[in-house]
Formats: sequence, structure tokens, C-alpha cells
Amino acid sequence: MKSIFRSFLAIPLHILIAAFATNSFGQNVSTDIRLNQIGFYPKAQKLAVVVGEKHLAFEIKAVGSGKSVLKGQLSEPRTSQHSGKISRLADFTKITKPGKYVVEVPGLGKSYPFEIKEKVHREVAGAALKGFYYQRVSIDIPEKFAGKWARPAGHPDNKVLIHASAVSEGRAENAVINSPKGWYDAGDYNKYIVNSGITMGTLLSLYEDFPAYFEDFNVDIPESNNGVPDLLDEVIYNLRWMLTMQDPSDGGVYHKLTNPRFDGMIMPDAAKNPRYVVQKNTIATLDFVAVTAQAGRILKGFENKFPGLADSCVTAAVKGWEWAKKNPTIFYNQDELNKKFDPDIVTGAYGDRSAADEWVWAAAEMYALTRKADYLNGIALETDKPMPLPTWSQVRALGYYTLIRFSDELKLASNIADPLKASVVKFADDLLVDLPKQPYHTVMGKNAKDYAWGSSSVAANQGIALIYAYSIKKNQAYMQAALGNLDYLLGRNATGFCFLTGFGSKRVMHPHHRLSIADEIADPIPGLLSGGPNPGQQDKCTTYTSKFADESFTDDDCSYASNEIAINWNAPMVYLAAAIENLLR
Ligand code: 9MR
Ligand code: 9MR
Repeated sequence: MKSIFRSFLAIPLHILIAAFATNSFGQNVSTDIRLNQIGFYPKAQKLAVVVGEKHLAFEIKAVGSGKSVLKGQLSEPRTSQHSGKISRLADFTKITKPGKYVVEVPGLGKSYPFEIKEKVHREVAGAALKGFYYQRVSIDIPEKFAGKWARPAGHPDNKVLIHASAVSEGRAENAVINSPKGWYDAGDYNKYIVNSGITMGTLLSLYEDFPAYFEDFNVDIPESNNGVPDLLDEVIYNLRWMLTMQDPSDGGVYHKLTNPRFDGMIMPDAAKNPRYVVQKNTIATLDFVAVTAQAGRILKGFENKFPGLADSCVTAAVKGWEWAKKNPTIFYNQDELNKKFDPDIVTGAYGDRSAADEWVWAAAEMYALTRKADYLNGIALETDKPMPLPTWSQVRALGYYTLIRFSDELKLASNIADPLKASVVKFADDLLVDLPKQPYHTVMGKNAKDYAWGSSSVAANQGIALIYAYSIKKNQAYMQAALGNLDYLLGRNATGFCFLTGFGSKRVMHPHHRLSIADEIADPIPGLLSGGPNPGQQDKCTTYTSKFADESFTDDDCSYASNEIAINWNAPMVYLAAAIENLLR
């Protein structure tokens, strides 16, 4: 996306639409009507938000014929706790007939078009999974699978150096190891075990929760039609990298594979800086244990396709667990490390000072793998405390989800299983409190803290928690709220953006993503979830137009704090969209 291309070719779709949008009934598109820009299931809830107080009525019109199919009144006004802005709700759940429609508000304008149809989020789910394919390291991405985003392989990672912080028996400083494959973490080109951890756990859990759905879920990657679900093929690409991150001499796992400093805004094949693996530590090792245990468990079912891979995972998991037992307090502290060792490493730190939650997750996965309850000995499940939402630094709930998923098979005693389920349900119930007062009628954003770096992943992970609560309680209110967060991500939010690249009418065009910036192609790589509003504005970009938490977003590639993409945000997006496809019509 060179600037010349940007100015001529990449006029955002919403501006084009606005420019040519005076249709047969003379209404212009109003960006003050906010809705899921993809669409709605015939039988599920359908909401749009109209910003402002003065308009009171709405109409739904069919695109093409212009025929009015519903007239309704907007809701009572709601006030945003973040901006003080007033909004009203249009509820058109009643319309169930498949077709293409707009919401019209007399005197204001019409919305972007949307569809009502079955499987309305199938394409979104597929594209978000395919997003991982584009992030693959060390491999050509050919036109056959990537169309105009084809590119040569970058970062072979076959000559990776042992950093001074990572020296061990048999691996001296600057010794060379082979550690290819994996996914680029985000807008940058490094590979981080901690962030791979939650990403892989989320995708593997998606497979375990809905295995039948993925049997024929084809996203057109080189491995498609190899008799293995594409979801697993994609995950295995990163798994093979992760397995190389374990020190064979003792089982500890390196924190990351990284340049000392971030590459410039260049294509991967132009990047030539040396790369290092850095310090083994407890948290990276436990995340690795959880992933390899879960992968081993799943891949036992694919032994004929990947002979020995499941066993390698199990062996790696056990070795990692033993290392962590012996080394429970080695934490990654980049600043301290840089005082002791050269070269300084200034890429993503993913520093975390508490391993309590990683122990829960790793123990849960080891238990579900081996069926040995001993793994839970001495592990505080902490069900007496509120369940924290999953993030890269907080994975306790991933352990809960797995124990709940296997509670029957493991014959978990009710004094263990019940409190786990109760904490998930309590978490979901707390989200639902005051939902009808929220300006966008979403659980996302109720709390100002939801708008942190990567807020889109907060919305997606809340959605996942609601879906687990639904699987426990079968209460449709949880599903509706989960769908509300998907609607949020696809446009029903205070920025009006659809946050998944390649989708929506008002779409993200300039993510902080080296692949999309350096490729000279106007459209960003599709299927990647933008981080979303973050009032921290740590990137100090000058193009933000608002400081309000829910609006603190700029579609500018300078904005790594609000408009980067990352694997740990895409994974819950895939989960949410695919799970909703499974559970709603
Ligand atoms: O591109 C980097 C992005 O992936 C990170 O999330 C972000 C925060 O660590 O840093 C970005 O790199 C910037 C660096 O921190 C400061 N100099 C400019 C770099 C590129 O914008
Ligand atoms: O997602 C991370 C966020 O929680 C942190 O606040 C932020 C600053 O440390 O870093 C984010 O992770 C970035 C990582 O450090 C480097 N790759 C890009 C990630 C997404 O911005």
C-alpha cells in the first residue's frame, strides 16, 4: 500500500458508497446508522444503532425493489458512558425472509446494505482462519492460494542464533539452530511462544468443541483435501515451529524467536537481520506444555496422517512440565535481560510476572491428555475468585474450558466440576447485567477497561465465554449476547468500522501490518482482525479523531496501538464466528 496507490486506488469503500449512494429513493448512506455490515440469521436477533436523539422512526427496505418491509419505532434513548453520546436502537428481528436490505431513518439516511440468510457468517469464519495462512513464515505464499497477495517466502529461520540469555549445555552463545515455520505474530515478523500459546489453545479448543463442523470446512490452503480438517492443518504449521523452541537438553522453552529490533516496513523476503532465540522461562514453557498436550490429545486421532507427531507432542509436553516443576520462578524481564546481555532485544516483551494461571491451564491439559488426576495436585483452580477473561497473560479460563469440556469423560468429581461451571456462568451473568442500557446493546464496552490494546479480542473472548455459559445452561440470552459481540466486531460499534479486513462497507484499509503495508497492493490482506479502540494511543499517531474510549481508533498504519492485527486476536474471532455458525440459524 504505497501512498500513491493509497490515494488513487484505495479510496475506502464507504466513501465510494457514500459518494454514489443516492439511490432510487434519494437517501444517502448515513454512518450514524451502525450495524453488522455482513448480515443476520433469519431467526436470530437483528439490531441497528442510530446515533443521535432526534430521530424516532425507522424502516427496513429491500435493496433493488426499494420496497418497505417493516416500519418501526426506535427505542428510548441510551447514553454512552464513554462519550455521553445518545443513541437509539432499531429492532428488526421480525424480518426473517432472506434477502438484501437497508435500514432507513427518515431525515437521516440509510444504512450500509446487509443480508439476511442462513450461514451468514460462514465466509467471515473462513476468511479469519485463512488469515493465519497469510501469516505463515518460511514458505512461499503462491497465487493459487493467495491471489494478488502472493509473495515469496521470508525468514527461513534455519540459522537462528542462541542469544546470550539462552545458553545451555550443548548450545553455546551464537550456536545455530533450525526453527522454521510458524506464524508471524502480528504486524511484526517475530514469533513469540506466549502469544502462540493462547492462539493455539483457542483454535484447538474450537476444533474440540465443534469437530464435525470442521470436517468439510475448506479454506483453500495447500493442505486442503488431505483428509485432515484445514483448521488442524493450519494449526500444525505453527505447532511444528513451536516444537523446535524446546531446548532438547532439558525441556525448557525459549521465550521467542526474534530480531533484536523490529524489521522495517519491508516484505519478508527482504528482511535479512539476524534472529535469536532468547531466555527459557516458566511461563513460555507452561504455555508450550498446554499447547503440546492439547495437540497431542487431538492428533492421536490422526496418527495415520502424521505418524509420530502426536507422540512427539506428548513427549514434549511431559518434558516441559518437568522443567517447569524444577524451574517455577524464571520470568522473562526484557529490561533486566538487556542490562546483562547483548545484543539488546527490544521487540514485543510479552512479560508476565505470575505463572499461577499458566499452571492451571497446563495442568488441565495434562490431566485431560493423560487422565492422571495427579496433575491437579497442588494447583489452585481459584474458583473462589472471579474468572478472568483470557488474554495472552491470563489463561486460567482456558484450563476451565478444557476441564468442563472433559468433565464427563474425566469423571470429574462434582466438587471440582460444579464450581468451574459456576464461575463461567457467573462471568457470563455479570456480562449480561445492564445490557439493555448499553448504547450499542453489547456486553462489549460496558466496562471502560474493555477498551485496552487489542480490544477486539476482548469482544471476541467475551463472546466465547458466553458460548461456554450457553453450553452449560442452554439459556438463549447468552447466545444473543455472544452474537451481539460479533455484531460489534462487524460494525455495530462507536467507530462504525467493520474490524475484519476485507469485510464490510466501512472497512479497515490501513492496518499496522508489515505484509499489507509493504506489498504495494491497495487492499490489505483479508481476514485479519484489527486491534480496535484503545484510548492509550501509545503509538502517538496524529490521526485519531477522538479520545473517547470507544472511539479511540484510527485506520492508519502508524497505529499499532489501535489498528495492528495479531494472531491472538484472530483466533477468538475464528472461534466466535464459527461457534455462532454452529449454534444459530
Ligand atoms: O511494529 C511494531 C508493532 O508490531 C508493535 O506492536 C509495536 C509495540 O511494540 O511496535 C511497533 O514498532 C514500532 C516501535 O515500537 C517504535 N518505532 C516504530 C516501530 C514501527 O512503527
Ligand atoms: O497484545 C500486546 C498488548 O497486550 C501489549 O499491551 C502491547 C505492548 O506491550 O503489546 C501487544 O503485543 C504486541 C507484541 O508485543 C509484538 N507484536 C505485536 C503485538 C500486538 O500489538
